[in-house]
Amino acid sequence: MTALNTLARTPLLDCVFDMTSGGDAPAGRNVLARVVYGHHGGRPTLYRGSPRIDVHMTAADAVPVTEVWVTDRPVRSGLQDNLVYAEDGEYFFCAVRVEESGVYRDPVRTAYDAAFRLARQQGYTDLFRMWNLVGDITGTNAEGTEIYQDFCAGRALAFEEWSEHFEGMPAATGIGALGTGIDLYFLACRPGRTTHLENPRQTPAHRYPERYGVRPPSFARGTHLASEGYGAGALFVSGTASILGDDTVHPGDIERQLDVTLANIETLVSGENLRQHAVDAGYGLAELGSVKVYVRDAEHLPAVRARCAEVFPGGAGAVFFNVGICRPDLLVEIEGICR
Ligand code: 3EB
Repeated sequence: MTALNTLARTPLLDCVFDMTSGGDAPAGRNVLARVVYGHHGGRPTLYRGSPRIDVHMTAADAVPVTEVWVTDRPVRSGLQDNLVYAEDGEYFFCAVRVEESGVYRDPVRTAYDAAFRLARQQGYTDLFRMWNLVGDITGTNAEGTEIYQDFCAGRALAFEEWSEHFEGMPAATGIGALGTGIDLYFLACRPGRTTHLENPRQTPAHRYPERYGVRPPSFARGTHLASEGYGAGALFVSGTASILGDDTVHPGDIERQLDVTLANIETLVSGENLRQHAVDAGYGLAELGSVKVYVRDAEHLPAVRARCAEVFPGGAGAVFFNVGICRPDLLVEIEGICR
């Protein structure tokens, strides 16, 4: 069998939200990584041979959610200082903790640089999904710059430095966390399977005007991961909010922000948009799974939960976090995976 055939028959990773067991793999399968959305943060560790990071995303009285990335292949993992990683021959997971800092630009750049170097060394040159959990995201740093913009500067510098080695920028989430510092983690794969997507309703984030920060956010609205022999692949939907063009719309109005957010996702994942990107697939909102919903104000949680239960069948599978969002006027943000 040629290498290409092996690649084409590679199954997708599964993403499971575990609320009970602490993230055990189903029988006969392996854990590529665990991300515990819980009551406290901490340094990345290895737990039963797989990376585990704890991110402070829930209040003390809420049930932690363990996001488990599951594979059928054997997993090899490693830990170096604040960085943890794993790979299974096709997929690569890496997480880095950036400790609290007066200015984040340089430590974030250094963290991404180390992670990108490792991904490339191991041959995982196609990034397809990233998360960035940022403490006090709309607060100001020691120089009076907004922390999200400070973070974006460091990430953009790392992407610039690595632009010749990586094909574009992937789907991402940049969201508030309850603790201090920044946790970032991402998934990458062997080359040739990813297509990064933009949304015709939204300005590409990397072309946002300078009023949103000296360097723009480095992410695509979505990334499609092809998986021949295993159906249409998967579409990773970035954290999506009530933004049209580059403007926040309907400040202060949770129902209307939900309308725009859901319409943005619907357009992004549609067959029409995927055809524009030469991807032979198409989805509806009902096919969005592994849904995470971020809500700024606790008082909006009931309305958001009710709406999501209508829109996503088995809406009980969605998980909700009461955290900050990267613009003070955004009330809600939604992400997920279409399969
Ligand atoms: C936006 O559209 C909303 O910085 O990685 C969404 C997804 C947002 C990812 C990121 C930010 C990020 O600009 C914010």
